[in-house]
Amino acid sequence: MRTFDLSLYLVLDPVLCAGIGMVETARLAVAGGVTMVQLRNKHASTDDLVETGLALKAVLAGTGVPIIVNDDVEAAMIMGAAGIHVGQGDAPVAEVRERIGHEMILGLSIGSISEAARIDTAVVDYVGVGPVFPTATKPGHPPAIGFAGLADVASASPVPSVAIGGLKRPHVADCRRSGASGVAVVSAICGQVDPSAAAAELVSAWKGVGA
Ligand code: TZP
Ligand code: MG
Repeated sequence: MRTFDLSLYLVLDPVLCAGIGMVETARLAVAGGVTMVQLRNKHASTDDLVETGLALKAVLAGTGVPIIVNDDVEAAMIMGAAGIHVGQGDAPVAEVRERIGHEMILGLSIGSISEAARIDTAVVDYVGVGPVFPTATKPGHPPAIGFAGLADVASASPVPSVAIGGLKRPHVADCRRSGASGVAVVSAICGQVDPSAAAAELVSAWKGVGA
């Protein structure tokens, strides 16, 4: 079943999570209210991703929180992940959908109205929109689009949007007002002293805006 809640989407980073690790970070963050977890490790082999993914699955079992794998379709399928997330420079989404079948969630990164206009709702389930702000977490990222850009791209997208890029607690309300269905964060949770409390604060900021 491709059901999911984008409201607080944690993207794991192995370097920022080095202190306690990605698996423990995710466990604590989900306890604090994270609704979706992406395993993103650009330098890991498929075997390493599968190993981490299986450990993630074990600690998140019973929470209902989907695990999404960045880029590596094979790893996602071997570990039995809930979904896969790809960027504009990765394999075409139609090909990814062919490989993963109809049960898995497919997310796509976009940053413009023209990219939003090309989305086929039979193929893509959600979009990551950004970067909203410049961020050191993703070196060489495309130009930041700000809240106005987020609003334009989210309204042009036929599927739900999760905002990403430099987002901290004070930005959550504006993301929601811009039409996003959630916020995706890396450094606002990974490497924080208390990932659970950091997640809970982001959730309360999201809920504070109202539906
Ligand atoms: N894609 C666009 S920006 C980004 C990714 C993976 C990194 C966001 O990290 P942070 O630390 O939340 O700015
Ligand atoms: Mg990618």
